[in-house]
Amino acid sequence: SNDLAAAMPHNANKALEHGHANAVAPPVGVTAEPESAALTASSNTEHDGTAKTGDAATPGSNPTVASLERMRVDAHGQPLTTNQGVAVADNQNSLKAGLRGPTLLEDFILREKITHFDHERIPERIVHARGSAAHGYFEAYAAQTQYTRAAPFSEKDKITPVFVRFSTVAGERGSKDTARDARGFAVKFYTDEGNWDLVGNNIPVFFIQDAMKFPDLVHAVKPEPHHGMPQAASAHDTFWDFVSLMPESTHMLMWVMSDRGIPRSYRMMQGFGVHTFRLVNHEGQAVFCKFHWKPMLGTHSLVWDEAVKISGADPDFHRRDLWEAIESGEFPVWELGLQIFTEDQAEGFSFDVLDATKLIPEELVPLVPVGRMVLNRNPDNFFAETEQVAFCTAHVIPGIDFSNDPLLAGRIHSYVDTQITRLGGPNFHEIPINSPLAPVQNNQRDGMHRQAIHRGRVSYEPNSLAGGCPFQAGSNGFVSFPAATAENNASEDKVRAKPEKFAEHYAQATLFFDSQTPLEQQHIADAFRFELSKVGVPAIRQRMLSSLLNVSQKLATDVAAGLGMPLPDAMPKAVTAPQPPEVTVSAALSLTALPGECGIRSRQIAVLVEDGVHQASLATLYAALTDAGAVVHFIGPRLGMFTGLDGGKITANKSLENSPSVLFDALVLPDGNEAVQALANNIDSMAFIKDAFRHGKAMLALGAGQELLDMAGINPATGEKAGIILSESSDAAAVAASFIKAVSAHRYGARSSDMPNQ
Ligand code: HDD
Repeated sequence: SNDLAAAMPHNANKALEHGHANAVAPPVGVTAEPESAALTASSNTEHDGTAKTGDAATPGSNPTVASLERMRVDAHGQPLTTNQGVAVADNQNSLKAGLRGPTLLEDFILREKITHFDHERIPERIVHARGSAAHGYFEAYAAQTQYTRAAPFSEKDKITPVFVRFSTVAGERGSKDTARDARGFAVKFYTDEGNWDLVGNNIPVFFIQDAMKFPDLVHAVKPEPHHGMPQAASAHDTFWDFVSLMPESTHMLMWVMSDRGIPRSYRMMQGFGVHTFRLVNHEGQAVFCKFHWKPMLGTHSLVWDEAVKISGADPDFHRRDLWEAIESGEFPVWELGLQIFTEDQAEGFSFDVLDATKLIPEELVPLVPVGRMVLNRNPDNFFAETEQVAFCTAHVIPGIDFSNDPLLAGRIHSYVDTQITRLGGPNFHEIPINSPLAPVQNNQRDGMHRQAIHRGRVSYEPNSLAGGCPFQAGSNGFVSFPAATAENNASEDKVRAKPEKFAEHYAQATLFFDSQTPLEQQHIADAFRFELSKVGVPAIRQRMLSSLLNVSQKLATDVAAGLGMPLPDAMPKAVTAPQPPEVTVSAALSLTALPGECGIRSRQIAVLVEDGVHQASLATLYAALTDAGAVVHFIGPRLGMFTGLDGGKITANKSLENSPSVLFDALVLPDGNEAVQALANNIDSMAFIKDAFRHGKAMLALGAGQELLDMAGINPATGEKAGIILSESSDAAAVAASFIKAVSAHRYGARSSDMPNQ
């Protein structure tokens, strides 16, 4: 049918959640049978999953639901009670001495409700406060027992449940998602040998080499302490003061100023374990290893102007994107790749693998794909799961071990420590989202909020009264790799100093810059210009420019031009004749290296509508786009029903007022003279079209819709290469395939400099 009135591009899985227009508050004292009885288990996505999700999963194969089941609360059909389980007759009024009299102290129901409310908040994370998470599983491609005895890699096709939290770093809990920042990528594996947390970022290197500097770094980037500004932004004096005095941060600065700092989606970014870790096999042999997550949707970013506008239009942009994709069954997938190398190999590298400001080029040590991770279930409750989850780099399992990276050493302490304040005591491992699937048996006892009820009188070891239990596991348990003497000369004194190769700070910053496409390089220069122009103290800008001169003359010149400053002398380097780098250009470092393999799945496509729109062509297009997995939104000057050329109805589920162009990946301009005239007279639709053009979005103009481009002052080169498809007629079927191809290219970046000619 051509009738698009009912073709609501919402998530079909949520069809029953449209609310009841005639719902009323229950009368005082009445226990209403909820009207939403239709909202039974079958309408929840997690209950009708595939063989690997929800109730359909084979018991034990994906315990992400089952393990939390005992704690899940569902009030459906139940009366309201106090925390003591006493049913509450009236939830509207406090207990008063007479209708107009004082409220009574005796009202334990009111007091319990208010007291609990008063204590609902916990401290936010000191960094990574703003985050979003999902459940899923990791599936091994093959056994990796030659390298590691770690449980997730013990056999082909083995499934290990995971909970993954993505985050920004600097902003507070309620800050915008699209700030320029690194993104956290923290994975908790609930393995059958205990929990393993791989707490990484979307950037493979870090700002500093030693944990000793972490509090300084964070104090510098957080809002300035006197006035609490700016929120979720590194573009201020204290941050650039610190990093300009810390040349080791230069490499990470290049990444954060690149498009990696403003991802399109959490689902479209890489993840990295950053540090060198060890894999240890059953024979106790070890290799070094770096962990890489590669998104199957490809790596894609926003452009800065878009990121700025999204932060107003939808501050929850990334949270919403992840949530909606999973709700609608578009489960994001990452492949896990390992860079495996020996200590001997590492000795020969021009950089130190214990230095977290360095990466290992994939040309030097290629990635071995070992499995994939699928996120297939949204949390039931944000606080209970996403907020209370506690990731700790100290959480490793047999088969995974640390290297002597001094940044990692500090982290092993910091994460456990911070949870004790944040989650209120030492028993945070008992919070359901944190508790391992593997059984926990030890002699630790008591503490705030203890859940376990330990039986018997023995809480010490050795003991005879409990038959020596729980007993040491010996070689079945976690055995630290005996590395200390292998890596250090045992005769060395205690020192506060760094190994020699740590002193080289620029080679990989240059490697990164030189590996970017010209457009990516331009974006890096633009970002430095933006950030440094927000710095008030000229000496800080100048010091940063002198550091950038050690990375690239071109970059420093571009940035200096934006700041209206002459180029200073280059900053003196700590090492003047470093070992030459093995790799000087690495294709893998450009975002274009991972275009993705999923076509236009889950891409958000805006179709402008008005009365008189050529509806039949939109129906054809709607079918083609949704078949290819895209999410199509009809956007009108207002919400609600519009009447098409042939009298059919079409429903706008978004409006030009509430959903600007930056929230979508592509734009369709419809045919239909009357509709086109109305859209041409609408300032919001003109702004929509100009922004879509400026931000390099794929566009399709059908028939008279082409005039809208003219009216917006756009006279572009057209065709697949330019990402703008024009159709003389309203024959959408003829152009659907080329439009889909254009959308799958994500963005036509060159267009940002090819402004509408108005
Ligand atoms: Fe950290 C949180 C990632 C260095 C101390 N960090 C945190 C999170 C991520 C990272 C993803 C959020 C976890 C979550 O979602 O709950 N951090 C990194 C990476 C680093 C790094 C990739 C460098 C390779 N971090 C780092 C250092 C220290 C910390 C050097 C301290 C010495 N990080 C913390 C913390 C946080 C944290 C204070 C805050 C909240 C939390 O741990 O649970 O302990």
